[in-house]
Amino acid sequence: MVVDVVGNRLDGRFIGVGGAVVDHFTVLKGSLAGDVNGDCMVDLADLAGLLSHFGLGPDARIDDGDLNGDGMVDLSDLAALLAGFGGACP
Ligand SMILES: [Ca+2]
Ligand SMILES: [Ca+2]
Repeated sequence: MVVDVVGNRLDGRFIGVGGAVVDHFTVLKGSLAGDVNGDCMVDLADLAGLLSHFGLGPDARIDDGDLNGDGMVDLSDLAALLAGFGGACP
């Protein structure tokens, strides 16, 4: 998660004509695939975080476990986490 100087999250949504949410974006710090909680490690805490939100959407965020930024926490995100499991920031 990335925040501004007063603590506001920098994630957001793109709003289309009529006010509908047409897409989401998440600002990431670093690029450690699978790091749900942003502690620079991909471990059981990340897996637990993702699984506790599994099925959430369409407004899920990376700290819910939405690793690919599509707003859903699903098998694609779980696969990404497992692919990076055990990793750490340099
Ligand atoms: Ca982590
Ligand atoms: Ca996702």
